[in-house]
Amino acid sequence: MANTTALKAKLFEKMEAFKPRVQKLNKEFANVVIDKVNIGQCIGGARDVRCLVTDISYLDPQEGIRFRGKTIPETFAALPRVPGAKFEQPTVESFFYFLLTGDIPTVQQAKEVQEDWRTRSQVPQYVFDVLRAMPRDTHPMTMFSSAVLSMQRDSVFAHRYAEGMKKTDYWDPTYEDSMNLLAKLPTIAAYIYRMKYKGDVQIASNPDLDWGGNFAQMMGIPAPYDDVARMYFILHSDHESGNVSAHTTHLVSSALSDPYYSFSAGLNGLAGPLHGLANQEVLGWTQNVMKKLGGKLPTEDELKTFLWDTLKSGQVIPGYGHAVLRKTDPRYTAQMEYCLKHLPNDPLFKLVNMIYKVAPGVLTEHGKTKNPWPNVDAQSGVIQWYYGVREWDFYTVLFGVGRALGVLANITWDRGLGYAIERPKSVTTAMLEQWAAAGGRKGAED
Ligand code: AMX
Repeated sequence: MANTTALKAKLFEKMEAFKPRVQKLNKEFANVVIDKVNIGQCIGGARDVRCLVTDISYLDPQEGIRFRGKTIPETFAALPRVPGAKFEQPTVESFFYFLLTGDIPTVQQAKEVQEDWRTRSQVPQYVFDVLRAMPRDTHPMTMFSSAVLSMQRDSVFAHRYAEGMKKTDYWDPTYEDSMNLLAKLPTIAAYIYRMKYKGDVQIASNPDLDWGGNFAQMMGIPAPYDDVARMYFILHSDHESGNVSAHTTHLVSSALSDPYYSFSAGLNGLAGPLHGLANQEVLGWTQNVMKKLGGKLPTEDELKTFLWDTLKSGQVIPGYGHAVLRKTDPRYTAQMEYCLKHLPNDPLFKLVNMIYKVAPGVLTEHGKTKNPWPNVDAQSGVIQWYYGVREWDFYTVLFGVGRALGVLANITWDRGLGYAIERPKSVTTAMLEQWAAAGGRKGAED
């Protein structure tokens, strides 16, 4: 095992202990049926088809996300706080240790992750050169994804694979690439932000700070933005395997494309308005409402009219609805609670709260969406806006920095457990028509 650290050794031990469970299922129970697929699911985006596996997080439609078996409040309560630190939130390092191993780390173990990331954090100059070569009005997600992809030349996985590597070793360079990437992402994101929106004046990192704290430092935003960053990145990290960014990263990695290719692909999926870009859309929508009313808060009736106008013009209400959730997203609730504590009188927060009061009723009356409740994106922009990050096209980059924690932990485990290349079967419309007429496909399970 190359470059062993306590975390890496622990991960190896955990994966070795886990492997027999997967091997047994795959050998002895491979034919046990766990789901059926109907035509609606085949046409409708494979919704609810149980055909992916991850142990890092699980999304219950009613309860919301659990990270390694813990709800959001349980996760935040369990992670250690840094003794004597001025901030309230746990560090991202402690959370990543938990996500990767399933164990709550000690303060010292989390500190070791911080130290490990510090040693890997130097971003190569060519990444900045790539960013600087792009037209300055390029979307920040395009810049972020390109920066990640440009570093593929340094992939440990790609180099070791080219030299010849055993399947049982794949996880090791995947872990190395993932750690190298994670260590660099806050610097890259802050660089894009300051290059695009802050006169290209960069702020040096402070190697003594944790991941979230250092990000706030490089963004140039004082406390408590460091705590906002920690909370935000943890909340956005993982949402089980089927969402577009997680699934894309997993799918691309299953072809043994290295973590740079895989995560860059995942980011490109996150950049879609039905997925991560919704947080940008929410801010655009709410600002438009405020603008139309000359900066005033709408009445509930005025708000209803705005919501209906959006729906009648054939657009979605951004930040509402979800493919799996059927209740208010607990990631929304966690951020709402933060706002209630720290910015209860902020006008934008008041508007977002009013939308929460009115939109579920309007969406229910509209009658299309299966879930009229808000998702994570309905609330996240308010906090960023309040602390001065008002360039809302940057919000999905923030989402992407957090999402890296989950998807990179997932693909490291994918390689550790030896999961196969993903290759579902497609059929033709004529086949569907034939099976529709026959009342089902002959040979399919009832
Ligand atoms: N406003 C208006 N209509 C909506 C809606 C919303 N917020 N959410 C769903 N609908 C519509 C769908 O467009 C669909 O209409 P159609 O039958 O004409 O195509 C119908 O309701 C049924 O959709 P669904 O089964 O409830 O949702 P889905 O699983 O197909 O899609 C999602 C889920 C999130 C894409 C959808 O709710 C949506 O577009 N929401 C707004 C965008 C958003 O907030 N995205 C972020 C999600 C969280 C994330 O990934 N970051």
